[in-house]
Amino acid sequence: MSDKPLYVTEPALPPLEQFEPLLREIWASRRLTNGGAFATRLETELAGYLEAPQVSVLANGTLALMLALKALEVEGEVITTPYSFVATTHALVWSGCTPVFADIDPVSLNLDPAAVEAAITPRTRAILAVHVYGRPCDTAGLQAVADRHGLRLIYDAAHAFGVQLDSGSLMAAGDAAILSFHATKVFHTFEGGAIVCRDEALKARIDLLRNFGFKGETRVLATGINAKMNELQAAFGCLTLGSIDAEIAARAAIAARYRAAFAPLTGLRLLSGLPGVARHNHGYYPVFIEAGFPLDRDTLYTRLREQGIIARRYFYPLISDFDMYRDAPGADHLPVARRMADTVLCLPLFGAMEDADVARVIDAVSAAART
Ligand code: T4K
Repeated sequence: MSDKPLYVTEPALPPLEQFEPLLREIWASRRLTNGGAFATRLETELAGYLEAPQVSVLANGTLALMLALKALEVEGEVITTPYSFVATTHALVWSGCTPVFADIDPVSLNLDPAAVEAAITPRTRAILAVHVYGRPCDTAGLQAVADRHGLRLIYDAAHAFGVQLDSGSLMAAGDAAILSFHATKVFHTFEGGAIVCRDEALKARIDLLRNFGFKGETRVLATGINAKMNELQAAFGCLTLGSIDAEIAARAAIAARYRAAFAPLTGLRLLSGLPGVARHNHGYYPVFIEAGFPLDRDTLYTRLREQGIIARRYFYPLISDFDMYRDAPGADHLPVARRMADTVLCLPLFGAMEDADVARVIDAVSAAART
């Protein structure tokens, strides 16, 4: 058996020759960043693809979170999920907010609206929810809580590029949604991100903030930052947006093979589809190693690594278990999130996976199940 490392993901890369003409355009224009033609074009194309009226492309998803919070003037306590990448909470702290953790729903794996409501205090100003693995939050439930208490609702949609609901685009939910276009994401621009919103004035504010707060040459209207997407990133995005549907379809086929192979295994729980989702993006393939499986999660993780299969425990540890967040409000009682973090394993899933790679993962996990 090959022991060439098989990573949890690999970035989709088009043939280099396809990128060359775009590079020539950048060279000819001599415009490398600060609102160039490709950044503007990518915003227009993403608005179409995502069915999102306002899109601001940015340097990365973390800055997108920070700018969304700043543009919406969020301060004070923000209720958020511990079951995410650490950037979600870090962005709150960088923005001067206090993270308050609430538990997740065992089916969606996203913030449970009832737990959010129970965590509200007079200091609560916003909810920062994550569509983890691209699985939509209970957007109606969270919006109802936000409306009842006059809170902002921001979605960290870093994993949710291209996810479609029966009712339309997932990006329409909340006051704003942020995307990550990091190399490990379904749609990527090496590094990159975006904020998606409905309000034109909010987009104008974000665009001001991403360029130091400049309005024209001589006026600075706000404490902005440098969060611009450069032309190399944007041109790459324009190129690969054309093949994103093929990337998602390739992932869907692999996910279907995994499901068929793993469904019969005792103690290995697969996620069920959520009602109302018209299209998933298959950004991740999490499985949960529960009682009944002959190995615990960490033993399986190690065993796969020994065979060159680099699965990842997204998201273990919980954000609330990192030293700096251990004492944050809510961190001490998150039973559902903890159970997920202790049992999850994300298996390799990316469009360019070869049949033999998929078979290798299936064989390794199936062999472990027979231990
Ligand atoms: N919110 C959420 C919910 C997020 O998940 C993230 C990022 C953010 C916000 C922040 O967005 P950004 O500011 O990053 O745009 C990775 C990514 O760095 C991070 O973007 C992502 N979430 C997180 C879930 O995963 P690591 O530390 O696990 O990445 P790394 O370098 O170990 O990469 C994983 C595997 O991917 C490697 O083993 C090999 C493969 N890989 C990776 C890179 C970077 C490649 O084959 N090529 C590559 O260029 O964090």
